[in-house]
Amino acid sequence: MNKYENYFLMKAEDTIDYIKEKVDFFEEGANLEAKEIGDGNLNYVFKVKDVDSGKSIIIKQAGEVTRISEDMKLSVDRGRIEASVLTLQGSLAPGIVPKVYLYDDIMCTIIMEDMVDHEMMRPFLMNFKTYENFAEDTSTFLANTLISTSDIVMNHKEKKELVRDYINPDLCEISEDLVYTEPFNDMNNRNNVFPPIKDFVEKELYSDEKLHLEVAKLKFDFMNNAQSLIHGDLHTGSVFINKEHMYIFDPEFAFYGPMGYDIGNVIANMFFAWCHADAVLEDTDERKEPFKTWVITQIKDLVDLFIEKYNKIYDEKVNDEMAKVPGFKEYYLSTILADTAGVAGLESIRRIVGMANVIDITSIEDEAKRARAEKIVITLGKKYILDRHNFKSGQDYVDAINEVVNQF
Ligand code: SR1
Ligand code: MG
Repeated sequence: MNKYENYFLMKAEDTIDYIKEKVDFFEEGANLEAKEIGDGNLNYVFKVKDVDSGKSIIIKQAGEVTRISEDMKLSVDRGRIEASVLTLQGSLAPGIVPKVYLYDDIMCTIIMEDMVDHEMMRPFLMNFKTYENFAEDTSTFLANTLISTSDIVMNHKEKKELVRDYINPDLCEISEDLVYTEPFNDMNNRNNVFPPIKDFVEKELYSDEKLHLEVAKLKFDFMNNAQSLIHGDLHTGSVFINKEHMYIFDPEFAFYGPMGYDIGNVIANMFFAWCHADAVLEDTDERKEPFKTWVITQIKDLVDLFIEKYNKIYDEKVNDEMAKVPGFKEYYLSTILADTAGVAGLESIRRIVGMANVIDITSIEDEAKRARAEKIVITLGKKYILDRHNFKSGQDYVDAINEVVNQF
């Protein structure tokens, strides 16, 4: 009987036999070791390595409940979506996405390339390391994966098939709750608010009705604007990087949603790295200013390069006759850029006060410095949301960041 014809959650020691059974990757008789290396909120990630040759492979398994909370049950179908999206994104942005070797729909595992010699981007940034091509590579990934899966380029019936294939209700519900709802009302009593800023959060987030209205508009855009196949969770924990190369992975939240969701997520998460450096490095530390400048330059260039690549892909590949009408390209871009700013604001705020915080900020030991960083991020996040129609270039982000930082 095949041991893997019924789903069970594996332990590291199970994965050695499993990998031998499923793929022809290691030499016969190889001396294999396995470790669980995942630190995400949802899944289990195992690395299986040939101790002698150093060759390694990754197995990612979806559990039926999340790791962050056993009360959150999730469809294991997210593994199918993730494996399929990785393959599609790999064809649209070659070299930036790890290879998928196999998806096992019974065990809900993805067997994929080990991103050897790369590390997760969040700790990479927290060690003040930089990658010069970040904005270039990320804007290529965003422009290629987002515009190429939209109605601008695709046959509309084929696009609708993809909309259907990537319906992802459980994971969308998490974002609808954790990004678009709870940070503004704590309705499920699971927000994590840093006590020194409790009153600030009460006033600036829970009591601001003008803000709530704009967030409601953005929430309904997220749920109803089936614009592109988005990654859905493009933070710096979804990037593996070194000083020469980066990979984008972990698209289990993918579905057809607004392009600005992915772009806005990157902007917000890069700024957390700026806040971390600003708070933990002494002014005399010679790494401080170059690192902070590098982060701001990446945010600015990311937006400007996305716009440049959008225009190029649009001109070369636009398919829909009505999308060729003069003025439509500019109108459509303006909606993407407004969504981008709105989501940059939502992601900023939810990572400070919501259920899933980021270590860039929570690791700041000095209470006053952490409180200042959190107030900066919340204030900036509100500005991104409320003024989102005025964020039209990278410089608009630089100006907003400077304006808000100078207030605190
Ligand atoms: C319950 S999952 C919490 C968060 O972790 C994921 O990476 C997503 O960002 C989600 O919102
Ligand atoms: Mg993830």
